[in-house]
Amino acid sequence: MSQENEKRSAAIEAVKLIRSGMTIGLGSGSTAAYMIQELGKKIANGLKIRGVTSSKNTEKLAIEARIPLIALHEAKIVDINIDGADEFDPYMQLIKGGGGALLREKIVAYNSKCNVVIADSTKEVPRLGKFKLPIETIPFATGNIIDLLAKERLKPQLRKAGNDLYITDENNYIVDLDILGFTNLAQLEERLLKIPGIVETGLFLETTHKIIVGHGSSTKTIDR
Ligand code: ABF
Repeated sequence: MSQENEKRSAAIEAVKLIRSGMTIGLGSGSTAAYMIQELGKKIANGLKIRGVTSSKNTEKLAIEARIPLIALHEAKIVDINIDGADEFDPYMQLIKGGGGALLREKIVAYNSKCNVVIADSTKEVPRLGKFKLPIETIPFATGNIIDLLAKERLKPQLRKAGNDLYITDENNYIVDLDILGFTNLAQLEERLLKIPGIVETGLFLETTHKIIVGHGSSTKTIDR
């Protein structure tokens, strides 16, 4: 089955977890877009939920799908957060942020009772790192951060959007790192977050409760 069909299958399966009255975290990316589409259909058929979005792009999709939205600080806690990932490993550790929304995604995940990741089978890897790790950095500090991380063999690349720099929803930059040579990811994340100007990393090491993977014409669920 195609990658797009696997994404759609995983998204539809995740929406089955939603019950009326819940507050739902709406993630970013194309797999999450299928989830939003499916959720919009359920709402049109009477499902009563409120959505909390993790990016401006997701907010647009949710409004188009007529999903009632609420700000995170009004919701206080999210019941189920459904989001995509760029990679996941056998320990349910993720790399996220390929779409540049890692900061808000991690904030919503942190404020959720249950984090569900939806993905196609290409996202499943034996170890993280084939996909470059995105970090969000404050523009003022980014030049020095790049110089420092280059010395630490992380091969930092400032993310571009066409000929311009990529700017996040919080008006920061994204720097993509090569972490393939690093095995202790918790230690790497601790090291990165100690550097002033690095706001957040796309390592989601212990946040995920369930992963729903599209596999051919069916789906596979992995629980923590
Ligand atoms: C989002 O989903 C991002 O964290 C991640 O980059 C993206 C994966 O994109 P897609 O679902 O389009 O493969 O949550």
